[in-house]
Amino acid sequence: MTDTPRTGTPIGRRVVLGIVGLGVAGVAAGRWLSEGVSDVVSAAAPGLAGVIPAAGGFRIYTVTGGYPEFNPATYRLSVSGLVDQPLSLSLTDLDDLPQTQMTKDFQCVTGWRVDDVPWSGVLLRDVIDAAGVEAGATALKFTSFDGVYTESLTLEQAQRDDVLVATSMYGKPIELKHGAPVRLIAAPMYAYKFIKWMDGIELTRTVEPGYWEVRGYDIDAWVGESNGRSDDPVV
Ligand SMILES: Nc1nc2c(c(=O)[nH]1)N[C@H]1C(S)=C(S)[C@@H](COP(=O)(O)O)O[C@H]1N2
Ligand SMILES: [Mo]
Repeated sequence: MTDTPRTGTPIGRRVVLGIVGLGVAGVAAGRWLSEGVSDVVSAAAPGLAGVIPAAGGFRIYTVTGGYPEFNPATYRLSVSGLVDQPLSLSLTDLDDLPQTQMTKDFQCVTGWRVDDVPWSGVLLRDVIDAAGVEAGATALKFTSFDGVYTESLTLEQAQRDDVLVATSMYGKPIELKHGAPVRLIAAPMYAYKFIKWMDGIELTRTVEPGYWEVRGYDIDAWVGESNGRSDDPVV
């Protein structure tokens, strides 16, 4: 685990504090931040971003009202549970695994979408294979270092060739608001499956419903098959 510098802008403490400050406004505005529109997609009306989604833009969601901090040097992705060999992967370890790129539409179940988002990282299947699946595992549980959000997939879904442990978006390290340093991309599903700030993958016996799923969202989130939802604040 050498200290290979990663490309892109390091996230400074000042920037992190600034973003968390915006999180307070986000809480007042509902469950997505007024800062809302990603700068990788041009914002049609930045001032209104917290109220009206800009065409083609992302909305930034965080159920904690802010973005969790991390240190790239000490960040680890743990792979645990029903595996032959538990793993604790640094960002350098992830970079050393075979890299996969995919460009996919990004769809929130509430109706907004961003077409053709390029991602790269490691296929979830390759991460699972590196750990080795033990008998009895049928599902995966994902955790976030925001301490609250969780998600899940069946083992069969996790082994698809369009499910990625993503470290890069639009050719750059994923930005903090989009889940740096690692987020899940389950391309054929709605983006509530795309857990941000991911720090844990656990192989489990049964599917454990994720954060929104215990609040009524469908556990299988196939785009077009799962039920639509509203963006109204969830109280
Ligand atoms: N940790 C965490 N991951 C999350 C969420 C969240 O609130 N916290 N929201 C989910 C939902 S509902 C969507 S639509 C996408 C939004 O991704 P974005 O904030 O990068 O636009 O992240 C998903 N992953
Ligand atoms: Mo969403």
